[in-house]
Amino acid sequence: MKALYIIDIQNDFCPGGALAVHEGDQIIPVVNQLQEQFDLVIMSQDWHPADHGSFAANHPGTNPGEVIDLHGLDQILWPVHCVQGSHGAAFVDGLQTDKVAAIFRKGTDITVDSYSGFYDNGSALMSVEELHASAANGKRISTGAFGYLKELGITDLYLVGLATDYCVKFTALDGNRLGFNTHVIQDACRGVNLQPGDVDRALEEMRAAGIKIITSQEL
Ligand code: VGL
Ligand code: ZN
Repeated sequence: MKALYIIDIQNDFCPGGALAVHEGDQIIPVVNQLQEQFDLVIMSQDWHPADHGSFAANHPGTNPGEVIDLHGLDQILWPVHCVQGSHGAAFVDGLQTDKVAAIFRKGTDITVDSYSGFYDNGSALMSVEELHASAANGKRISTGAFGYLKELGITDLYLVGLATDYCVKFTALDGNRLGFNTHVIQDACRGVNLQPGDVDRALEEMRAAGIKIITSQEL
């Protein structure tokens, strides 16, 4: 059974938004078309409180793009984005959502960022055993997506959305570690490229981990 996990296609990540990804809106027709080929479609939604620790505005004297220590983890500071209930946090008009069975929100705890659609950023440093143990003990924040996909018998995970070099990458790395046969549909993703080449490096890192990078035509 295969699932499509649509990552963060929200106004703030599209042209005109607070953390706009170049050409972010161009993936929408592709993502709409892809959905009919899947048994299950789910989405993630970046969903921050206004006082979230990842916002430069909440650390006086800092600017977006700077890295700080946030409760023991390196944190890139971002512009204020995807604030709960705001227009920027809403899904983009034109994104088809009728087939979407569930939405998983992330980034709701002010003390830690959450790029992955499965767990908060601290999970990236853990082995899969530690990850399962800590999630079971409530030590790491889980979106619930892992249990949901497992219960429905999903074996193959396909990722699309924004941004390739952050939330798509971290969701793919977690999905792969969790045991899903994980694919990233490259032409249905766009990246931030904070540093030139970040997207290419993210694709390489995912490939090296065993994640399949494919195009929508190959499906
Ligand atoms: C994202 C930076 C901050 C993403 C979310 O969706 O890729 N990037 N929050
Ligand atoms: Zn965010």
